[in-house]
Amino acid sequence: AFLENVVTHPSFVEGSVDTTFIDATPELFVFPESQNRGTKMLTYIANTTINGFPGIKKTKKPAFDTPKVPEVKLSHPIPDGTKQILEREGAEGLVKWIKEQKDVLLTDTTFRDAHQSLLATRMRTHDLLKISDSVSRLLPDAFSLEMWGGATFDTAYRFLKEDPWERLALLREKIPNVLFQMLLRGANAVGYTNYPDNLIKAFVKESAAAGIDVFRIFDSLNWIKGMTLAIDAVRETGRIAEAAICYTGDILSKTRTKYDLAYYKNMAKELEKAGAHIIAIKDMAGLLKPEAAYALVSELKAAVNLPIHLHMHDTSGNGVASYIKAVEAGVDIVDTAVASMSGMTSQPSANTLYYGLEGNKRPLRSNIDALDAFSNYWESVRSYYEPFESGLKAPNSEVYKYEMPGGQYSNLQQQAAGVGLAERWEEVKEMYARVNQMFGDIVKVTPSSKVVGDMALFMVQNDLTEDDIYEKGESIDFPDSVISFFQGTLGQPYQGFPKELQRIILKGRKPITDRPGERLEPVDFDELKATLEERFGKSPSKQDILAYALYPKVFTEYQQIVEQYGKVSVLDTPTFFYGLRLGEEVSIEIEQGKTLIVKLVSVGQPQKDGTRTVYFELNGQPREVIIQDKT
Ligand code: 3PY
Ligand code: ZN
Repeated sequence: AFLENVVTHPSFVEGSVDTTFIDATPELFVFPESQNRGTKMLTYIANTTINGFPGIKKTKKPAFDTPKVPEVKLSHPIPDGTKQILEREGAEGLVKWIKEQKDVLLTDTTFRDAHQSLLATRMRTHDLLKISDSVSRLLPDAFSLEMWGGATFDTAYRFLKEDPWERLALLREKIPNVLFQMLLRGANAVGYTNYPDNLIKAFVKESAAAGIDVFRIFDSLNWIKGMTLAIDAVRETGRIAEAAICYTGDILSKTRTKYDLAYYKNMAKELEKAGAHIIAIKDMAGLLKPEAAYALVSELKAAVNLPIHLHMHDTSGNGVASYIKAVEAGVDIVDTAVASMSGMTSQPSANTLYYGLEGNKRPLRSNIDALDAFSNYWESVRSYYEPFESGLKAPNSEVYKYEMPGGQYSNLQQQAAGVGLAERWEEVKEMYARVNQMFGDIVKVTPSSKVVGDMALFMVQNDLTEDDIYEKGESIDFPDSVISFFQGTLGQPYQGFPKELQRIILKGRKPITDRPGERLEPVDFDELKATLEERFGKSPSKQDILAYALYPKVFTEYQQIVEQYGKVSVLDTPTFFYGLRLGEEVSIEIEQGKTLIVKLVSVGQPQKDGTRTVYFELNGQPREVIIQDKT
């Protein structure tokens, strides 16, 4: 039945209503859902057209090429891949299969780490989804696609106003044949702080149910105690527990001896004992030089009876050289990105490595024509995200001195600029290395890398030297993250904290040495469910509850945006970031088979109250929305 609503009510039509009308007849204010959805979408577009998108300097909407999606026949069946091996043979069977392969296997990181490291994690589901039918048909030989976890989880809600769980479900539907891999920060899950044990377990269980097959688990201090709970939780789901060793320092150096070959070998053995199915070498900054890669991979292959999966960032430009040496040493799987999304702070290029291994006894198992076609697509798509590029124009071998993770470089640079230190970026980088030494030479990866970055910024900003910290530290208020780190809330660094600095920073607070997760109150999921129900007036999904438990503020803000604008993830990326040009028309598939055709007709002058009327055509009908001009 067609609902009567306020605009068709006789009193409203006559104009004989006042505001009590709303209270007296609330049923008249229920609008048909689709009309409501249309209005919300127009409001988003109007608002973005007038006010711009946060983080993008307001400009005229640029002209973009149409990305060319590699052609495939959707009527052809999707070839089987590693996902079917896991389903058929189980985790142990898959591990056995990996060991039997002679070729080098590839993990494609284009959907996660590549854009996390190049484009501040801003890649939208819309652009991932478009190429997914091609990926499942043209890259069925890949070992896995890294497409979830790390910073993508909070960034999706926070900046892209989309649901990361939905991304996972949609991609899974289109790519049912290749293993899906995520990055899990051990006890920090997909966050920046330790969470209670029951939250980690529930998150792993739900991620596996939602489609994740391979969990790369790391601890930001290589503290095994911070990893075992997640390893056990993954094993319980029947999925792959890939335990990562974060690579830091330089095993070739005669002077940097804290993290030597013996350290890594020992860690690999402990992870094998802890139940890892695969050992990852996670070189988050890209410090593993070619000869070091050869030595490390050979030694780890000898030390454990598990496949070795190498992950690097290409900041120095030596990535492909290191991979080739790792291949000679017997590495089983390497992480690469599609050419136009590779290099520098991202992963080494799959396309380049393919040729780099031509004629090798162990070639890269992949389809170079497909990789080239993918690269073409991503090259066009990448231009949508230009405002999020770091500005790095060439490989930078200084990374060997500063040891800054690929994903942190542009972030810290932005943070520095934000506090007025853009001109002193060189100093910040040097201070980063100095702080690392002050902290006892620690593993630096999310979130421990953030602590080092915060301290470095703090010292440069306040013109503090290392000596100042020891001489005047008693009267200095250190950043919260630094205090918390020295209290042990991220776990324990290898060989402990430097005692004197810890005393200065903690100022009498007592540090902990046991596992933080054990001390944290378990999450009461029923209570969270009730809270969400009350706040948003509908029953939340398990995934919503988990998101809220991990990121209460971010998730709440996301829900408010959804209420205001509806599901903006369905918009094409240029419209999402820039709105529409005058006269421009776009079609928006709000659900399968249901499309809105939206045309921007004109924009009214700003009124005294700061509002503007924006005139559209929606499926050929004139529509207008009033928005606040904040420019
Ligand atoms: C993350 O934790 O998001 C990382 O990519 C660390 O390297
Ligand atoms: Zn990485």
